[in-house]
Amino acid sequence: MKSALITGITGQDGAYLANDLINEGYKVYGAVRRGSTPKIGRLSFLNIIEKTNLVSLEVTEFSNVYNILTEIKPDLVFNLAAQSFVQDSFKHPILTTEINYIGTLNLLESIKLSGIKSKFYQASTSEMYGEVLSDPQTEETPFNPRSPYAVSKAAAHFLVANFREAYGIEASSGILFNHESELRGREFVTRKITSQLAEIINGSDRVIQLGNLNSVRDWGYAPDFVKAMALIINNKPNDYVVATNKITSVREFLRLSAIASGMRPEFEGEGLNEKCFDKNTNKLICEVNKDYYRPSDVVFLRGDYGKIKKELGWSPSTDVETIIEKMTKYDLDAFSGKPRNFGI
Ligand code: NAP
Ligand code: G4F
Repeated sequence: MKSALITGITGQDGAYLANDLINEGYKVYGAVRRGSTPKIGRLSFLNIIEKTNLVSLEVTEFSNVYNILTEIKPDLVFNLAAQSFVQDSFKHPILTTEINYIGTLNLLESIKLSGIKSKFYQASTSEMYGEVLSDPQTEETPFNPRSPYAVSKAAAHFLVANFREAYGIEASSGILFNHESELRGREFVTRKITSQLAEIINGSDRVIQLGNLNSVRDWGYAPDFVKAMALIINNKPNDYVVATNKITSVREFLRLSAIASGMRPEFEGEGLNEKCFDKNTNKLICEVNKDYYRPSDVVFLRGDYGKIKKELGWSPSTDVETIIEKMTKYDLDAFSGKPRNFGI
């Protein structure tokens, strides 16, 4: 039986990827770091807790990483563990760098030193393009990172390429553009919008506080994107952009989500004074709050997935409107008292 170790299995992507690999017959090991309570909500939701082999792993601790890898000797290692929230990386740049860069180095160095033959997948990111130097972004577009998160990921990305070239390690990176789902963390803007709209629909007086509404992203669906990870690791080591090539602003995501929630959204004002009202109730539902602006932001991303389509046959299958429908339905159900979703 083939085996895979997923770091970051408790996160959005880790859970979906574990589900796919289990269905494909892999023995899946999931790296979990200690917390005061286990963060297994997503694995429980997908009903795969009993089918995963959880191991205690803190990626910043070399001996822990080395011992786990040499004990399990997985055929595949997916490195998804990260401090993944860009805004937080401005407050915690050292922690972000240790997890995202040193964590990756610990895994690669352990594979190199132990001589195990694991194939390696690195969760690289479109944030590395930062203030973009060409549009759409491809595997050839130079990086121009705009946050400690993006810098740490760019450094890890180059490390993966270096271990591939220098030591022949079968290591690949997927440069994934933003991907969302019902299991997305609530601090990211898409889930913040759909979950807080659901609270409002269910009677809360909350007014959603957002930052830059003009920011534009290329949003895909996480269950589609984890399929690309599995394709990448199982083919010749290389780097691939994974994206949809379609763009939507934060403002438009809010407008479409409000409509999907049954509201009639209308925007008034500009800049920091911009507000969104539900014309069905005349309630203020969203206002701009400068606390959610970043010291430096990435305001535009659009990926070209031509290489992975041509070489590995992957294309996105879910458009942003469908993603919004799915997330909205999930959050409306969760807040309307239907059986609760494991705290996700
Ligand atoms: P996520 O939901 O934030 O999950 C991150 C995972 O990393 C969690 O399981 C977390 O564990 C784990 N982790 C954090 N620090 C760790 C440490 N020190 N040791 C061990 N595990 C640790 O992220 P995601 O959205 O699934 O993204 C997966 C990966 O893809 C990340 O590397 C992210 O940077 C990258 N990425 C994501 C996107 C996207 O749009 N989602 C796009 C491009 C790249 P806890 O549950 O204990 O916190
Ligand atoms: O949803 P976000 O926090 O995602 P961001 O920063 O693009 O990062 C996500 O995608 C990356 C791939 O490109 C991943 F590597 C990373 O791990 C993560 O998954 O913010 C999206 C945009 C930003 O421009 C932000 O400034 O939305 C803008 N925004 C406006 N108001 C907001 C808010 N973002 C958040 N989180 N919260 C707001 O209130």
